[in-house]
Amino acid sequence: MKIAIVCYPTFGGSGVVATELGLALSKRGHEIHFVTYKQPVRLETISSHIRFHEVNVPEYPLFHYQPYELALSSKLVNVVKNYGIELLHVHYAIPHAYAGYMTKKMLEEEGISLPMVTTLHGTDITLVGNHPFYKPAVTFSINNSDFVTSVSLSLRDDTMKFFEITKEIDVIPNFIDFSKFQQKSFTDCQRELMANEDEKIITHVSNFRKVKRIEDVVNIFYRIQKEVKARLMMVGEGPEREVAEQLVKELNIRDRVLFLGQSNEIDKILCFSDLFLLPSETESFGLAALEAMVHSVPVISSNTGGLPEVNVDGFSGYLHDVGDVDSMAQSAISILKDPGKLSKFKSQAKEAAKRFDINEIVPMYEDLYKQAKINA
Ligand code: GMT
Repeated sequence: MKIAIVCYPTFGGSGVVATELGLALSKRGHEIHFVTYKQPVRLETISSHIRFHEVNVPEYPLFHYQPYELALSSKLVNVVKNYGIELLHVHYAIPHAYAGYMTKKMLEEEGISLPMVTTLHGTDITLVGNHPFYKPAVTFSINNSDFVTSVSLSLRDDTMKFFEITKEIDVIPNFIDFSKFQQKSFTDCQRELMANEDEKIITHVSNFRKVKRIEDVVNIFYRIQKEVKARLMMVGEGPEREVAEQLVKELNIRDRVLFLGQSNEIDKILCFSDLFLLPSETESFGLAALEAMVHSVPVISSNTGGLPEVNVDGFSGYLHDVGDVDSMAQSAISILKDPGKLSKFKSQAKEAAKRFDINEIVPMYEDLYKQAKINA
């Protein structure tokens, strides 16, 4: 099929999932057209099966806010007509589902029917979309998508709870491509550049927004390093970074904590990590946790949103109430202090990740596309 994918091209989970999905679909013979304002970060290869179309929004002084939805829907109309696109898959409701609906309507005027699948990722429902400023438009664009998917059961429940939804929501979880990762040795991972052999490496990866509870990450680590020789790798960029750096300074653990910024080398960092921390306020899925698990890194997380669907308590890691840094630290220490338990949890983390194998999940989207095309 010829499919247009709309997503955010940034480091965020929804953009990563959309890009990985497009790449996987292209390998299965589909022609994928990414339509977004910048080349997606994980879209390193452009091939005859992958195209990228940049949405340009020229600055005009009259506009206090530049009309991105207008530019996106116009671009989509042109791409659909020029390349014979058969289906539109938008990731993240705001404003993509809204722009997608306008695209459908414009094309209808010309006798072209374009089925649209909307995938909900989390903050488009739980944090942003829920705001009265956006709610009517988000409700409308979900209800007017041909198919709607959510990345977890929890997100489906939240969507039904917060919005008046008349559409069915199919749960298609996020996925991971195991073929990309092979077992690496200590030196392959260059772990020695980051820590001494007797030190454990704890990692956190996120966009450092409030919802990630970055201070909890630091506070958990502070407790851990009192009991176990360890270092903390903080990967990502965002508004809470400075707060975290200040806390690290106050706690006098600056020599133990490394702020690595945004990285394209997450795989390398996870490869030498012993434990992953994700104490988020809410998390509709927790792709970062899954990426850690596939690298055999156990996860200490909060038990909120879709996290219990990914991180299996007592198997791939532990889950505790949001903000319960003492219990999170205790669980972390219990794993890190016991070499037998650590190695058991490492292999169990990878085992638990297998439920999200790309080869099982991508066909679910393909089935949906087929149905959407038949119904169109
Ligand atoms: O976590 C973020 O703030 C980024 C956000 C996004 O839209 O990219 O992530 C959301 O989508 C990811 C991919 O489906 C999920 O793994 C994250 O759990 C979800 N974030 C939240 O629900 C906070």
